[in-house]
Amino acid sequence: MASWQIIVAGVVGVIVVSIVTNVLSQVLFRDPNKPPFVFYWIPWVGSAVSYGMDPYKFFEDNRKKFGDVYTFMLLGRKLTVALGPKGNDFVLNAKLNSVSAEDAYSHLTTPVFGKGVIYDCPNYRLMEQKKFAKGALTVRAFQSYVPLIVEEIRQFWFKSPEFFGGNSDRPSGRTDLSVALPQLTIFTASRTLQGKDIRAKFDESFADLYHDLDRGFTPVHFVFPNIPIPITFKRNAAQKKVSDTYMEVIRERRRTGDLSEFDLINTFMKDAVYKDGVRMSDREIANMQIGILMGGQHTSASTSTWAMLHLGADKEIQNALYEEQVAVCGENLPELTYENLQELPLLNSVIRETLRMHPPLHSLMRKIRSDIAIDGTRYVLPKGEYVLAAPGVPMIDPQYFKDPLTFRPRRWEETRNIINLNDSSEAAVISKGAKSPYLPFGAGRHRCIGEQFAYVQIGTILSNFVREFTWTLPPGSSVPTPDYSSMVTLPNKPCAIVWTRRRISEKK
Ligand code: 81H
Repeated sequence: MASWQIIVAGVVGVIVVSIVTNVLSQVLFRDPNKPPFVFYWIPWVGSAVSYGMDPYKFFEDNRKKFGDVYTFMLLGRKLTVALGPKGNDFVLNAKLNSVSAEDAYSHLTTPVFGKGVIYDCPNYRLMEQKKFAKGALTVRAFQSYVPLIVEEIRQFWFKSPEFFGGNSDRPSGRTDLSVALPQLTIFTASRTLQGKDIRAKFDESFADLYHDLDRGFTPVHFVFPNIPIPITFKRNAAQKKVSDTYMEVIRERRRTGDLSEFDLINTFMKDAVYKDGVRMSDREIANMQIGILMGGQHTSASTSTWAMLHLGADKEIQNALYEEQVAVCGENLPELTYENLQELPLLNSVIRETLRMHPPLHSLMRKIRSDIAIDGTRYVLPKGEYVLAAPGVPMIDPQYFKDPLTFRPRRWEETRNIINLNDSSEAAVISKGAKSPYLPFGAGRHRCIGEQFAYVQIGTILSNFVREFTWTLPPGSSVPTPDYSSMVTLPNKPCAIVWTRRRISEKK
């Protein structure tokens, strides 16, 4: 045999032996104190392909085999899924000394957001950072945001003839929402949450830098945070430049002393002093802004895209949204206000229903810090493994939501159709406890603080679209299937709609 043949035979031999050993160890050793294990052929890789392609199918198939609690291998990590409202409560309300979100997410988020904030600090720091941010997200602030969002939407239509026809000479057209809505989302979020000066930078260099950050915020970087590819180097360079830019803005605002806008930069500059007297540094305030914008960006862009697609497929609801606005705001539709948004129940049901079917995050993970027992079972999960909550599973379970795969915003008006709850009032369904079957914003100490902002932002965007356009999906097409391969559950591309400008067509 030639030497290359010996090498090939050796490599094949090692692979075969490791697969066989792995299979045998799964079949022969079953620890009764551990949850059932999802069988896999390839060591390390485990169930990555079936989980990664369609996590909901994976969760459901294995729930049929094993029940609500089981463990699977994912790229070298052992994750224990805990399904259903009880599972959500187990993971999301687990004690601080037994599980940690930062140990699960920091590899992913710290290179993008930067040091000292979110998951790159002890949890007690994060709790206070959330409190600082929450302190900015008041009714007063939201009242000031709605006109700013409306202004951004107007500018977007007129400056983006490629999407919405620009001036009135193109009253109908076709638009890819997966391109248009992320742009509109970043303009509206940066304008409101970070101010005019930061917003202005998105017309120039900032958009490209954020694009480089986005490309480094993927499941690939979740598994290999520092994989030596150009995307990683660009991510690192962009993090530094974006963070430096926020720091310059902070210094400039401090110099002029103008902290009058209701944005998060000003709030952190004024209020970000921890209980132990430590003040957040400019660098930390800067990195916090990256985290907040990244958090709001993917989730809101995805949700508004899904909502627009479902509305494109449902003319009845689309028209009803228009009629609802006419009834609430008046025949000539004066500019929308924050108060109006509170009086538009169908609009809010559309967002709620979109989040029920398409919560942006399908898996919420925690790393186990000290062995934990699962109540009512003999299972003990060891330190170093992971737990996984999938709040989206009960949200499409017919046990809780009748006809769960149908987009039907009006189900939220008829709480009788939301079945099998201890307390069948809507308030119970959307309550903040982790035992609710409806948790698109999570629960517990890591619960999302962006919920109210998301409703304001998405609500303003959707209502202004409804005022200005009617739209459908392209003839013969239906709402796209989900793509689980990016950081949030996006609709598969293209996300095309065919639109007609409302006022113009009505005048004709
Ligand atoms: C993605 C995730 C995942 C994505 C987990 C955590 C985050 C996040 C598979 C986020 C996102 C939430 C966040 C921010 C900013 C911030 C605080 C939190 C997964 C599993 C988990 C895919 F298959 F930490 F990054 F494993 F953005 F300040 F890859 N993002 N977030 N944004 N708004 N709310 O939680 O599936």
